[in-house]
Amino acid sequence: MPNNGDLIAAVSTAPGPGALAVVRLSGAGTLNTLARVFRSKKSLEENPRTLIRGRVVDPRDGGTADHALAVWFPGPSSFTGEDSAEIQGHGGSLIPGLVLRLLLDEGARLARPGEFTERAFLNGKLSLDQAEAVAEIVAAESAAEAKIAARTLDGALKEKVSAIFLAMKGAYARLTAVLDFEEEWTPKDADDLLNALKEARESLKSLIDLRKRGRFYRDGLKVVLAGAPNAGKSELFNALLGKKRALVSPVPGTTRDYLTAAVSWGNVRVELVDTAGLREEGGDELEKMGQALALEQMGEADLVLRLRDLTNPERIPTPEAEKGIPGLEVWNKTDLVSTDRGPLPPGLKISAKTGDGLEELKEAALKLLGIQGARIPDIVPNLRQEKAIEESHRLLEEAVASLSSGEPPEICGVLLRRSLDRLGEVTGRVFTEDLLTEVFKRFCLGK
Ligand SMILES: Nc1nc2c(ncn2[C@@H]2O[C@H](COP(=O)(O)OP(=O)(O)OP(=O)(O)O)[C@@H](O)[C@H]2O)c(=O)[nH]1
Ligand SMILES: [Mg+2]
Repeated sequence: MPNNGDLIAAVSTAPGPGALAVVRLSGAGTLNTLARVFRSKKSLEENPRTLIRGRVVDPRDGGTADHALAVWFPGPSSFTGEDSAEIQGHGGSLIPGLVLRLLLDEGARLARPGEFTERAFLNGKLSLDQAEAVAEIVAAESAAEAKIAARTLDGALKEKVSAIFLAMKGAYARLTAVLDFEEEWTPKDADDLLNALKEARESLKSLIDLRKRGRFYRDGLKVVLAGAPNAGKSELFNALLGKKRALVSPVPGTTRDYLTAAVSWGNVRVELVDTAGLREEGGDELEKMGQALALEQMGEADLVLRLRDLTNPERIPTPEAEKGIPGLEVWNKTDLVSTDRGPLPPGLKISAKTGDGLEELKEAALKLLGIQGARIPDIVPNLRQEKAIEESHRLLEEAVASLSSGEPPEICGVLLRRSLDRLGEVTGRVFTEDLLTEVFKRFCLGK
């Protein structure tokens, strides 16, 4: 028997023009409610998991609201684990809402955002990271993000985390068994436990590293173009964009407001930012305001491209904000200098005007950030998962330290228990109401 919640309904497709729309229904009374608004020759009940052609009708007067297909999924072998159904009718701005209205009039309640997926999680159909992947696959804006979300949905992260969780749990069980029966705590017990915990610690560390290496594939990259006025930042911005978006002129101080544009480098989504030129002195009030914005942008960057002009190698001030953020020095305007007049400075050289060296520039930038080639990683925890894994790792480290320093094993037990609880939050083995609210509030309606 399915574990049915109250009856919920929502339009699951995006609003607006579209040939088809899907209205979803899940919970107690799905079949009865569906039968009242959907008339068909073939019985829905006798043909589960089969698309049936019919009419959506207003049960008050029998009037046709739409021609549609409907499918009945008896729980527990459904997405939500409950009795549920879908009506595939016509799209557009009116009909899907009308069909939903009929279901609400028949006693269904409008689903909260993410409520279908939340029920799938609560009924054990999906782990919490898989549930998040459902939202992530919908929100993906690059092939890399979509692939990572799809792999997470496959269970790649869940399997990895579960294996570590079970190993830690096994160690915890042995420890508590010894403590509970007040048996002798031998040096060999301590040794075995220590080894098991160290192994788990290394596994958690490698998960954290996966996030560090892969997070740009997931979250994209913010690259800020910075440099002295006239270095050619706006010219480079336009060249990388393939469009004349920013004003370019020989007047120093042309750019004031910063400009942003989305491009894609390899498989990574990049937000490019063109900023006002930086200089120690001079410039009017507006230019100074622009420079303040530039510094702010540099402070938020994943990478700052510091553009230098080969014909005027003026240095730009190193803003405090940029400290700790990777920077790449790039010499511009190679088309204006000849090597006859002596060697060029070492490092990356480009011409924003002719496009020379731009491919090398992108490659060097990605390499600097550890994004090698086009291989998209399979597993990249999201920010929430990373936090839980890091906390779990920290607590496990404390457990190892406590045990190594000869403290009573009870202390290690407490720390290990807390570490397990944090790790359990990644897949939802351990969860609180607040955690679910945080995860599912990001979903869209009908998911
Ligand atoms: N020949 C040549 N000229 C360039 C190149 N890059 C930029 N310029 C020229 O240099 C001048 C300044 O370029 P911008 O892109 O406006 O410079 P900027 O760094 O954005 O300057 P501000 O917005 O004032 O900070 C313009 O006349 C550009 O055409 C290049 O690679 N080669
Ligand atoms: Mg500019």
